[in-house]
Amino acid sequence: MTGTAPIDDVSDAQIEVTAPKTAAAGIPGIMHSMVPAIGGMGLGRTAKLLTTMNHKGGFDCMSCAWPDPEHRKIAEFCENGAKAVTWEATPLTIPTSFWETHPIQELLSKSEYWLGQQGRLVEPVYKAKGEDHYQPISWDDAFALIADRLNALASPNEAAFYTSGRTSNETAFIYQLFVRAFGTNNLPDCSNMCHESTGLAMGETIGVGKATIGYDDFEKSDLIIIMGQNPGTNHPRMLTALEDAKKAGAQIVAVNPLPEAGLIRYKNPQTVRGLVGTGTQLADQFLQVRLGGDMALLQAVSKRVLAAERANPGTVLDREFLDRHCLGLAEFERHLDDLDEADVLAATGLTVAQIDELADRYVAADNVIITWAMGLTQHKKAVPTIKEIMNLLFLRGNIGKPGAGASPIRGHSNVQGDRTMGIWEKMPEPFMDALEAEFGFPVPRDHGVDSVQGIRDMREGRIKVWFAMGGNMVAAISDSAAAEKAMQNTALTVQVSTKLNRSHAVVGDEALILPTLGRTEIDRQAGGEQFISVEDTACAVRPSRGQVEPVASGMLSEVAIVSRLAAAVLGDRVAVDWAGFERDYDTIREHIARVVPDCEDYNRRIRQPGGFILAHGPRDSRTFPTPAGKAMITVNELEHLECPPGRLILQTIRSHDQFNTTIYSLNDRYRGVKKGRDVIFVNPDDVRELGLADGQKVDVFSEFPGDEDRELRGLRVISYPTPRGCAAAYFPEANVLVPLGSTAEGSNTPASKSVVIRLEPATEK
Ligand SMILES: Nc1nc2c(c(=O)[nH]1)N[C@H]1C(S)=C(S)[C@@H](COP(=O)(O)OP(=O)(O)OC[C@H]3O[C@@H](n4cnc5c(=O)[nH]c(N)nc54)[C@H](O)[C@@H]3O)O[C@H]1N2
Ligand SMILES: Nc1nc2c(c(=O)[nH]1)N[C@H]1C(S)=C(S)[C@@H](COP(=O)(O)OP(=O)(O)OC[C@H]3O[C@@H](n4cnc5c(=O)[nH]c(N)nc54)[C@H](O)[C@@H]3O)O[C@H]1N2
Ligand SMILES: [Mo]
Repeated sequence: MTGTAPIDDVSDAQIEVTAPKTAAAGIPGIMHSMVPAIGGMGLGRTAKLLTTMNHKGGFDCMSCAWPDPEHRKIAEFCENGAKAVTWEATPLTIPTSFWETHPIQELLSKSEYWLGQQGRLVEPVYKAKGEDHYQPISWDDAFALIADRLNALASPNEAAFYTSGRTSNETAFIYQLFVRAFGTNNLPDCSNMCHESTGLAMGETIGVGKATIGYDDFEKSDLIIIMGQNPGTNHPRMLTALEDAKKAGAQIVAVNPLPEAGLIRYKNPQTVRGLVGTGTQLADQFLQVRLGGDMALLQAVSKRVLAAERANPGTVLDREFLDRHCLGLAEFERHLDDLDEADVLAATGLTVAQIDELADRYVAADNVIITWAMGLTQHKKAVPTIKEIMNLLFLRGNIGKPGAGASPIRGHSNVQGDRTMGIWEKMPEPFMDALEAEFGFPVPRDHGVDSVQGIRDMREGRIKVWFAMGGNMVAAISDSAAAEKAMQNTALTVQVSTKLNRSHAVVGDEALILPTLGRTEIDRQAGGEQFISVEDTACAVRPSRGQVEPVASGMLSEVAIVSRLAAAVLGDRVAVDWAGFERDYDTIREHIARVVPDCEDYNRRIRQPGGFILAHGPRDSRTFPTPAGKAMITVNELEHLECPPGRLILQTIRSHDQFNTTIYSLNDRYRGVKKGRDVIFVNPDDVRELGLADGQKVDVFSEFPGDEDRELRGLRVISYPTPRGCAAAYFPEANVLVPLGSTAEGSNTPASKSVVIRLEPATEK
C-alpha cells in the first residue's frame, strides 16, 4: 500500500455543532481544498491536476456539470472539485492482501466513509458462489465469466446495465450499443434518481429536456431565481457566474427551505476581494419556502403576473411570444383564477407580501433565468412543479432570448452527455432507427427498467444479472434495506469502479469488481494517448484528457472494459469492430457522428478550441419540437404536501463534504456540524413541541401508506433554521427512510425530499 494510511472507521464520534455559515468559499474554501490535496498526493501530482482542471488540453472536473466560462481564470477550480480530484487521484491503492483479510461480511459493517478511504481499486476481483471473499481474477477470465452468465439467461431482459453520470460520451455510446446488441433496453441510470422529472417536464412543454441557456446568459440576466438548489456546496463555480451577474446588475432570489451558505453571501476565492473582504451579498430576496411548496408559489406568482396584465393591458405579457409560440394560455388563466390564496400560504409558509415582492421583481425584469436542482425534482409533484416554471417563463417570453431561460443544473459531470449518447431505458424511436441503420442489427424497442423498477425486478427475481458502469446504486437508491435485499437476490453483480463502496459489499451469488481508470489519468491505448468527451449542463461538449500517470498498471479504461466485454459476450453476433474502439476512440466518435442527433463531424468539432455547443431549438430559434410544434402552457392541479399532526416532512440532502455516496469527511462546515453525520435538522419550535431537546438522540420512523414503518435509529437533533414541519438529514444514510414506492408522478424519481417521519426519543444510548 502506498500513500497515506487509511483512517479508522468512525461510527459515533462526538458531534460538534456551531451556527451555520452565511458565506461560502473565500479563504477557508481554498485552504480546505489545498491542504488535503498536498497531503494526500504530493506536490507534483497536485500541481499538475489543479492547474489542468477545466483548462484547454486538460481534464474536465468531475464534481459537477456546471459549464466552463469561455474566458477562464487561471486554475478555475473550486474546493469541492479539488476534493473530487484528490479523492480519485490518490496514490493509495488497495493491496491484494486486502481481499483475504476483509471478508464481505466485514465490508458490510463498514461505513461509506471507511470504504472510500481504502484507496483505489487496481485489480479485478471475483467472489464465487457461497464464498465470503473476493479474490483476484484475470481480465480475460472475468470477461469470459460474465459472457457465460449473460448468454445463459433465458432472456436478455433478465440483465440490467446501470450507468452513473461520470461515464464519458465514448463509453456511454459503446455501452448502450453493446446492451442493445445484447438485446435489452434495461439501461437504468442515476438520472432516474436525479433530473428525470426535469427531462419529462421540459420535454412535454418545450420538446427538449435540457437547459435553454448558455454560460454567458447569466451575465445578461436581470433576475436569476434559484430554486431547490444549493450551489455553494454542489455547484460552487456557479457562484462566480452569479457574482459576475450581480456585478452586471442582476438581482438574485433564492427559494429554499434552508438558508444555505453561498445563496446568502459569497466570497470569491479567485479574486482578491473574495479573499479578504466580506464577500458579495448574493440574494436580494430569500424565500424560505416549505418543502414541496414551490408549485403553489409558482402558480401564485403567475397569477399575479396575469393580474398585472389585466390591470395594465399590453404592458406585462409578451403577447408576441405567447401568440406565435405557445398553446394553452386561456385555460391556464382560467385555472389560476380559481387558485386559493389560503392554499398557497399554507403550502409555501410564505406571506402575501413576500410573494408580491417576487412577482414584482419578475414583472420588472426583462430577462429572467430560473435555475433548479434536486429540491424540485425529488418530490411527488416534481413534474408539474417544473412545468409551472416553464409557464411562468413563457408569460414574459423568457425563453430563447439573451439572459433568459430555464436552467436545470445537472449534477454528475456527464449525466447529460450519457443521455445524449443513448443511456436511457426509453430512448426515442429516431435514435433507435439511426442505431439500427448504422450497425445493421435489430434494436429492441420495448422500454427497459428504470432504477426503481430495476430494484423491484431484482427483488422479484426477474432481473438476475446487475451490471454497473460506476456509481453506488444500493446506497443511492431509496429504501436501502429493500434495495440491498433485492441486489442480494441476483445471480451475478458486476461493478466497474474506481473506489470501494457499499455496492461492492451488497452482492449477488457471484460478484465481480472491475477497476477502471479515472478521468484524471492518462489513457494510453495501442493507437496512442486517448481523450474522451463530456457534455455540461449548458449543452457544451468538450474534450477531457487525463493528466497524471494511472495509480497502477492493472486497470483498464471504461472503453476497453466495454469493448472487451462486448466482444466476449456477442462474439460475431453483430458486425462491430470492438477492438478498433479500444485502439482509437476516434472510431467511436465516427459512429456517434452518424447516430446521435447534432453530432455530425464530431471528431473535428470536438477538437475545436472549447469544443462545440449542441443545437437546441427553443434556445436557438424559438422552435419547439413538441408534437404540436409549440411551447405548451400547462394546467396543473395544485396538491400540497400534507404533514399529519405530530409528524415532520424530511428532506435528504448533501453535506458540504460529500459527493453523493462518497463521503470526504464527517464535517459539514457550512451548516456548522463537525465530526458526525448522524444528525437531523429540525426547527426549534418543532423540537420543543415534540417534547424533544436540542442535541437529544432520536429514532426516526418513516410512514408510508400500506407499508410497515421504516426506521433509522440514533440521530442527533440539531435545532436549525428550517421552516416549521420541515426536517433535513443526510443522504445516503437517510435513504433507508425513503419508501421505494414514494416517487415523483410520471418520472418515477424517488421522492427523496418529502418523507413523512415521526421522531421518538432514542431507545439506546
Ligand atoms: N460537492 C458536491 N457536488 C455535487 C454533488 C455532491 O454530492 N457534492 N452531487 C452532484 C449531483 S449528482 C447533483 S444532482 C447535484 C445536486 O445539487 P443540489 O440539488 O443542490 O443538492 P441537494 O443537496 O440535494 O440540495 C437540494 C437543495 O434544495 C433544497 N430543497 C429541498 N426541498 C426543497 C423544496 O421543496 N423546495 C425548494 N425550493 N428547495 C428545496 C434543499 O434545502 C437544498 O438546498 O450536485 C452535484 N454536485
Ligand atoms: N435520499 C437521496 N438519495 C439520492 C439523492 C438525494 O438527494 N437524496 N440524490 C440522487 C442523485 S441526484 C444521484 S445523481 C444519485 C447518485 O448515484 P450514483 O451515481 O450511483 O452514486 P455515486 O455516489 O455518485 O457513485 C460513486 C461511485 O462511483 C464510482 N466512480 C467514481 N468515479 C468513477 C469513474 O470515473 N468511473 C467509474 N466506472 N466509476 C467511478 C466510485 O466507485 C464511487 O464509489 O443518488 C441519488 N440518491
Ligand atoms: Mo444527481
